[in-house]
Amino acid sequence: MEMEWCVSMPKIELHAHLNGSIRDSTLLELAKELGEKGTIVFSEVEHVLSKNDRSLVEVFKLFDLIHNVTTDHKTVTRITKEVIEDFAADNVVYLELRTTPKRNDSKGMSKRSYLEAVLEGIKSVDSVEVDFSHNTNVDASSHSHAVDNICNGYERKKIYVRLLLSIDRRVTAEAAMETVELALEMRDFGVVGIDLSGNPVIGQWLTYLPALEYAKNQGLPVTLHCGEVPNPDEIHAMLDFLPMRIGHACCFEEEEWKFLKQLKIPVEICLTSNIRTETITSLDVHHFADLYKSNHPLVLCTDDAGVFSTSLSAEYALASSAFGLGKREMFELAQKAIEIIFACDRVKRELKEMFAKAASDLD
Ligand code: 6MZ
Repeated sequence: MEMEWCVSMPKIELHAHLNGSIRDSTLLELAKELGEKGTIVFSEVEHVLSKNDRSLVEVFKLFDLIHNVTTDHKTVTRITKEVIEDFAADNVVYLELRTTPKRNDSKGMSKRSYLEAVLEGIKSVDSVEVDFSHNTNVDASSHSHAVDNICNGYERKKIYVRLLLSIDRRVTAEAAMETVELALEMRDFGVVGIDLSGNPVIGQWLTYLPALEYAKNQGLPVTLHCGEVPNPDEIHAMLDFLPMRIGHACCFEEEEWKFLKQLKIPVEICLTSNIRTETITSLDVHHFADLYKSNHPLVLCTDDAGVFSTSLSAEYALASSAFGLGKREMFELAQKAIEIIFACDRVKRELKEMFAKAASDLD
């Protein structure tokens, strides 16, 4: 499938980590700046930054490095703006961006001020119209900066942006709870759910469970990184929790597939990420094929577009060539993701209209 066609199609991104989606050029620039200031030794990190095939272990080393260069509010705002612009340029019409709120006392940063810096980044996007809140009152005021939707006779591009707050597997039960509390407080500002992520070989499910249960009981949807490494006990416990979606599902066994399919829990599929981190050996054996054939709800996603040098269009092009899907099937796959977004019915309705309009151009 030509890449150009995949770019032109409207798409929905549901699994993208903010700091993993950072532009290569921005990462290099920030690392150089810190090198000049003497905060890091640039020559020591250069090879980590420029390497393309990274194992899961190396990816998490890279995240530590990225987090070292994105510590202040200004940078968090900048990368958020750029990431949204990049997704919009790729014709992503709905983006659920996830990020781990971080506290950094040396920069006067609290989890809340981190999140406010992210919101600032969303608001500062001016290349496209951004819809970022599900509260209509907030909508109205926050869009006072957006000019009307028609510009020189052309309809301006529009992207819906919603946030998921991530709980990193390294944290304590209390810190996980704090993140859920923050998400609940910020529901009127575009936060629509909770994600559990981080290095999959670290931490225990029971540590996060109380916070995740609390989120669920408060009506806040939860998605879990599940089965990124083999861990049958954890996979079972996670499926028993009945998350609204799961990410990856790479290391499932027969029984777990059966359970997942019975429960119809939608899966966020990140092809390039799985291959690069070697959680799946090759696309020939990727579970996308079986889930797709079984009509199981799924969505193609990038995971970390910056870290893995990919884009959502590239993921669609890859799925098309690896699994032999045609244009119509690709389009329908993108469209079906509307059913599993965490945003409200108004957004679902508007996305359906957007896709219906695009579908008529397909024929
Ligand atoms: C698990 C991942 C991940 O939150 O700082 N993250 N967690 N598996 C993956 N597969 C490759 N890719 C990214 O974005 C970076 C953080 O997202 C999680 C990790 O916790 C990483 O530190 P934020 O914006």
